[in-house]
Amino acid sequence: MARKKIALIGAGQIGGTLAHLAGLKELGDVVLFDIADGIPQGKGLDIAESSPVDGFDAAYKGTSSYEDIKGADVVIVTAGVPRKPGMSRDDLIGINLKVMKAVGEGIKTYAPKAFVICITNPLDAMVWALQKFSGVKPNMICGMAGVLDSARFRHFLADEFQVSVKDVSAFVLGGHGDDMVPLVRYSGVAGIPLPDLVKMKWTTQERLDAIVERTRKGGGEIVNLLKTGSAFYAPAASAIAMAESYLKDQKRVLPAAAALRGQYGVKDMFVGVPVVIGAKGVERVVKIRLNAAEKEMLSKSVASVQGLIDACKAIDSSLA
Ligand code: A3D
Repeated sequence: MARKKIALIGAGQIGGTLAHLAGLKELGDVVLFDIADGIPQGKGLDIAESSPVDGFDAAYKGTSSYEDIKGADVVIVTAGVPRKPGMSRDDLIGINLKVMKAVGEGIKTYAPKAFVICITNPLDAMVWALQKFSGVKPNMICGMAGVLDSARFRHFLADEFQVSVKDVSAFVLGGHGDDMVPLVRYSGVAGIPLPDLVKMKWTTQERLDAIVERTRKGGGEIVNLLKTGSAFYAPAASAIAMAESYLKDQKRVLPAAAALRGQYGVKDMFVGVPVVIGAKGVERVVKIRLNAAEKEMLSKSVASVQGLIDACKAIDSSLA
């Protein structure tokens, strides 16, 4: 069987980590695309030179030509600029929308059938715009945020309970922003929901609330520590899990920013919801029953995504 082809648009901090992880997991051959001359070529060669040590077979190509992504099975987009301290994700919209236009045209011309995962911020608006610019079918494109947000939540919970991260499950809904919706009642340890763990005195409601708040602000915490950019190891690992589920038809249930057509009362928008990712892309949107408080949190999150989409339409009239 021929190796799969994974195109990474943007070879910065996340792009380079994606390239390394794709090799270590032998997901396929990797094309690193970037407008910064030398960076994709240098990172590709460096990772290829690590492959004899780690014992994986994958071809790496660094490029500044979209033609090289031709026929890619998966395209992961990180092109654009990340946050610096003091910036919100929404401050990136002007620059990154233009980048999405160029990337979308490249995908439309050379890889229109690929499964596309967008990571560029502000995520929910950028994946919406990328779908419009690329013309990729809505079920073949989604945004990575929920896997990362729930991984952060799981890490904090495992640390609080002093149990393995493997036994902690967590769900978050909504847009990738400070008003995301960590679903406490659907999260827990080895099947025991968090509210029960509070009753069992594993933690207190106050500590749990603080963990939820830390999860919501998890991206900013890393930005403030790094000072020169934003998180990249965990975002890359999260997108690789989504790509792997598609390439191997694993049908994992993962939170992702997916095109909604009325589910959760939302239309023509990409919002973070649980989905099944398999060989047909986003195969299903999982609809879970929300209580009144969760519904209210979700609609607040959806309203802020709508605001960003409106801003995109105001910047680029072809989106209106
Ligand atoms: P960075 O290391 O700056 O890499 C971005 C790369 O994009 C750079 O190498 C640029 O040269 C390249 N680039 C810029 N314009 C273009 C273009 N037109 N075509 C191709 N490449 C281009 O950033 P990063 O890798 O740390 O982050 C990438 C993006 O991911 C940013 O927008 C971040 O805000 C975002 N991000 C999202 C999450 C989510 O959870 C959604 C998490 C972390 C970062």
